[in-house]
Amino acid sequence: MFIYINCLSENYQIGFQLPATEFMEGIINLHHHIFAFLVLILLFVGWLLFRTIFLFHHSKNSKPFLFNHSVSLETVWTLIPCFILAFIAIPSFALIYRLDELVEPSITYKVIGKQWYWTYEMTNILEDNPRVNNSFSFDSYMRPVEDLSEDPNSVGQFRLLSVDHDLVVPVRTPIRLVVTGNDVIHSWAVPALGVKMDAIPGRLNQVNLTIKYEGVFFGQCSELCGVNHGFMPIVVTALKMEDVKLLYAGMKVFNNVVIIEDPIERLIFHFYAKVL
Ligand SMILES: [Cu+2]
Repeated sequence: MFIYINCLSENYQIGFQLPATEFMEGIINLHHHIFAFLVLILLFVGWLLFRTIFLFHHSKNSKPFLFNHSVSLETVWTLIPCFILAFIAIPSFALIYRLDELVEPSITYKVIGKQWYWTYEMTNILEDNPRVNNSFSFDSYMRPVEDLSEDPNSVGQFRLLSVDHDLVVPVRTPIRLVVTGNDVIHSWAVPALGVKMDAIPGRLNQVNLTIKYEGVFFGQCSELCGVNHGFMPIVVTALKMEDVKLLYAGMKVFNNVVIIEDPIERLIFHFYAKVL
């Protein structure tokens, strides 16, 4: 079995992170589609420029053409861009409506952006488990640099990306994220999942996603929200449903705050260890 850590960059990487949801695949496909037009337009405009500069140089054409109007030319250079825009717009609308489509979610997570950390709340999960309060919340802070292990054998800790408590979600399960802000506008963005949702105080924004494979996905707040804007990363760990249940069963809920004990650390360490 393959487990990916999606934020890991390669030398000279210019492409996207490995997509983990259908949405991100759609976004990447749309990007490629638009990029093809971009290249064609670039070549065409470059060719026109080249011709204009070299063939119509005043040394070669000292006597200018006198025509100033061409209905057929104007029709062509109006219609062709219209068609190009339509070819771009049609798949773009298809994608944007697809992103908005509601699927009956199995689990709902509430994501609250705060200055400068994230709070996650979970509801309607594992009703059958008596050890877990039906709904609970926890805070997710960035691991400060000085807390990162200097042990070269330790894996899975990334400067400015690791957090103390990940959002652990099940794979291949429709999940709903309800995103809001507590103080100022934040933005919950995880590139590999194709999510960038504003966290606005007084407003609930909704994201539906189904993660395709197990892995650890990293993101950052993407709306300038104050001095520590760059220090409120997001970590989403997608595990098999059984593992998520195991994990939640091992959590302790104290004053409505989840204290995550060994299992998560062990599980996540286990995953990182498989990759690296
Ligand atoms: Cu923020």
